[in-house]
Amino acid sequence: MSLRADFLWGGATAANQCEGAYNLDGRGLANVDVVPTGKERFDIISGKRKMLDFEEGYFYPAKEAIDMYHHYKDDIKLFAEMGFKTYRLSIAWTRIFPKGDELEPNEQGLAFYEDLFKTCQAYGIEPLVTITHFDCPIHLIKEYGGWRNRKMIEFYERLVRVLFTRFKGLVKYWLTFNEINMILHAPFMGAGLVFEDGENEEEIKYQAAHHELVASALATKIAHEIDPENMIGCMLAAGEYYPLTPKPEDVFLAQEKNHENYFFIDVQSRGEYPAYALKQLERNNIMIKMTEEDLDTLKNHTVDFISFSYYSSRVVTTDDSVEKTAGNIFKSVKNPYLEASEWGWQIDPLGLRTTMNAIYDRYQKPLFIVENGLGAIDTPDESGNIIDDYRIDYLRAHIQAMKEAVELDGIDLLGYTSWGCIDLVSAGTGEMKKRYGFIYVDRDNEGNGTLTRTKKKSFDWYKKVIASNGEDL
Ligand code: BGP
Repeated sequence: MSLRADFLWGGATAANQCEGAYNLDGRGLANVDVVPTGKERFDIISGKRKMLDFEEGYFYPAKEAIDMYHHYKDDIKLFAEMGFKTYRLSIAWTRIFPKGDELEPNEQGLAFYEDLFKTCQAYGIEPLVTITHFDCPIHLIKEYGGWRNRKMIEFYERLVRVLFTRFKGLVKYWLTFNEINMILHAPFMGAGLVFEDGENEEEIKYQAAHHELVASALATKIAHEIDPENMIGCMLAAGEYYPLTPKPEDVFLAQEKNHENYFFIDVQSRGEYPAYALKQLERNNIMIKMTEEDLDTLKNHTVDFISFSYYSSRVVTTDDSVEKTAGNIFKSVKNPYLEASEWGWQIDPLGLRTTMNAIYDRYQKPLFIVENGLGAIDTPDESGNIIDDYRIDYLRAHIQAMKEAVELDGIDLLGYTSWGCIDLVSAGTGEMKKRYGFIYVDRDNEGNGTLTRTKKKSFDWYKKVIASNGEDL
C-alpha cells in the first residue's frame, strides 16, 4: 500500500502570519495584530501581560507580514508550479466581522477570500481552511473577555454560517480551531484570554475551552447541514510525550501529559468529556458551566477527520534538575538522542510515526498532517541562491516516516501540508528570520526588504516529491 492516489500534498499558512493589510477594506483589529516581537511577546501570548492596542516603541510584524493580501495571486501561482493539490490557509475573522458581534458581514472581506479560493480552483488546488488560527477580534476581548464568555459561541456560529454558505462549492475541507490545545499554553492566542491578578486561570482556560469545543461541534453540525460534502477536522498541536526513563513515575507522567493534549480531541472526536479529565477537573476544584444541550451537541457532531501539527516529540520526567530545551511554547526535557533546530526544537522523524500511530489507535478516523517543517535561518550564497539542504533533509526524513506510517502501519492519511510553504512571520517569536518556506521572502525582523519572492533549492525538491506522490524523496 502506498499513499492514496488523491493524496493532498501542499503547504500551510495562517492569515495573521502572512496577509498583512491589517487595516484595509474594513478589516478590524485582532489579538494577533497587537502582539509585538521582543521579550514581552511570550507574556502577552500567554495572557500575563495585557496589550490590547498598538503601543509606542514596539514592532508589530503582523501589520504588514509578507503582504500576501496583495501577492496572493502570484504566490498561489508558485504553489501551483510546485504541484500543490491543496493549500491550507486561515480566514482572518476581522475581515469578515471587523468587531465580531455585528449582524452583517463585511462584503470586502468575503470578496477577498472568494477570489483567493477561485484562484486556487483555477489551478486545481483544494483549499483547506482554518476558521480560526489564533485570531480573535479585539472588540470581543475588550467587550466580552474573549472565549471565557459563552456569547462567543454565538459570534462564532454567525461567522461559520456565513463562511459555509458563501463558500459552498469552493471549499470542502475545514478546520474549526488551529491547535486547540494551545489554549493551555498561549491562551491569549488560543482564546483571546487575558488574566487579572488573583483569577483562577486554570478554570478560565477550561471554561473557554468548553466554549470552543461546543462552537466547534456546532460548526460541524452547520457545515454538514449546509453541504453534506463538507469535511470538518479538529486540529491538535501534536507530538507524543516520552518518559525520560523507564521509572514508572516518568512513564505515568508522560501519559498524563499526553492526556492533557488528547483531552480536546477526545471531546471533538469521541463526543464526550473523557473520564480522566472529569476526575482531574473535580480534583482541582474546577467547575465548568455546561448545559445538557452542550453535551448533546458534542455527542452528535463529532469531526470527520483528525488534523494535527507535528514538529517534535516531547520528553518529561519527575526529576526537576534535568536540562530543558530552549524556545518552546511546549516545555520539554532535552532528549539526549536527538539533535535540535536553531530554536531548540528537537528533530525526531520517527516520533512522527509514533505520534500518528498513537492518534490513529485512539480515534480510528482519517488523519491529516497540516503542519510540519523546520524553522531555520536562510542565507543566500554569492549568487543569491538559497541552498537549504538542511530543510530538505528534515522534510525528507519526516515524509519518509509518514509514508512508513501509511505503508507499514496501515494508517489512513488524507494529506500533508508543510508549514510556512512561503516564508512568513513566526507565531512563537514574531521573527521573519525563522523561515520554513520553499519560497524565500525578502523581509527581515525589523520589516525591511522588498518582499520579492525567490525559489529556494527545496522548491524543486518538493515539486519532485509531489510529482512522484512521495516516491522520489
Ligand atoms: C504552530 C502554529 C503556526 C506556526 C508553527 C511554527 O504552533 O500553528 O502558526 O507558526 O507552529 O511555530 P513558529 O512560528 O513559532 O516557529
